[in-house]
Amino acid sequence: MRPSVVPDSAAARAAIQTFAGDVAYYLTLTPRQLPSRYLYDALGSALFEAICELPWYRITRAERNLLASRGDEILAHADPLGTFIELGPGSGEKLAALVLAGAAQLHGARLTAHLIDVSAAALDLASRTLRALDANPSIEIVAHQATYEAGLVQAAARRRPAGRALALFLGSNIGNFDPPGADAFLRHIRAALAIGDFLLIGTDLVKPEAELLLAYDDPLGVTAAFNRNLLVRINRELGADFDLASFRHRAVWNDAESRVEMHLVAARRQQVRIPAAFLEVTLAAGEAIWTESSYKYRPDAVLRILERAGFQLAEQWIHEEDGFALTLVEAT
Ligand code: AVI
Repeated sequence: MRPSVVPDSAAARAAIQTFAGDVAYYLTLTPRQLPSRYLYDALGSALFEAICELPWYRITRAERNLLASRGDEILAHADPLGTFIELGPGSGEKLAALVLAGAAQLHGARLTAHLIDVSAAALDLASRTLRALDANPSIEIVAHQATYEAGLVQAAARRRPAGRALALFLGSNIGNFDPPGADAFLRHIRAALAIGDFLLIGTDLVKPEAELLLAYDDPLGVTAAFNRNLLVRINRELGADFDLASFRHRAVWNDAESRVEMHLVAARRQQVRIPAAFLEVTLAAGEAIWTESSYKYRPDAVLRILERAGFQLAEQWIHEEDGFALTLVEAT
């Protein structure tokens, strides 16, 4: 059987092959897994935006709140600022909130914002949001459609010669890296910065299990749809025959590892064919596919990983009610 959608460019074909290779590798590990980066096709990204609006998922609102209330202090630390580098800008709304809140600090500055994402659609949306900003000064926008690592190298090469750089890694995206991956990635960020530059990072904090489980298994079923859409994507792009109705979304808190895990659990024994990955798997009833880890930090643990990567604390702001931290560190 052939994949149901025939990709129309060499780049799209290469992306499908990488996807197929990853599915073949991760789905045959014990326990079975799928990398969480594949959750974000067009529908997955729209479902994630919906998750951010759910009353039970508080990361986005808490961070928006802190950016609006502390934006001027954040930008005062980074003065004189020349360059923003945002990893995964989403809709552009977070950087916009920071610029609006700190407009007084930026008055008269010449600024460039480098936006880094693999998704052209996300970059386009974020660029439009930032261009529409009615803030002084006008900011030059440079979009890098690239992995974070490659984009950091490009942004560092094109930063403004004058002023500091402020890198932004928000939305608790660091939580989707396992601890060694988080360490390595923070070192990548540090390597792209100069001494005296800053990094602002958003992290969701450890909180009571019931609250965490509501955030990742919401009563409206939006997170369940976000998780199951991964199988929709594999069916569409790799010609697979996952029966969606026989997979249940499960979120669990793993206290020892300090992470919420998302799984897709087979409700019955089933055989699945994934032609583009040259794979056929048999799932036992109750067998799970692990699709995401979302690590939760304690405030001091955030500092420790940042210090290990070559940063020192400038300031940390905590949203107590929602259990979320914004941490500003300086490259040393
Ligand atoms: C993008 N990332 C930080 C989200 C998180 O909280 O781990 C993705 C997500 N998964 C389920 N809900 C939201």
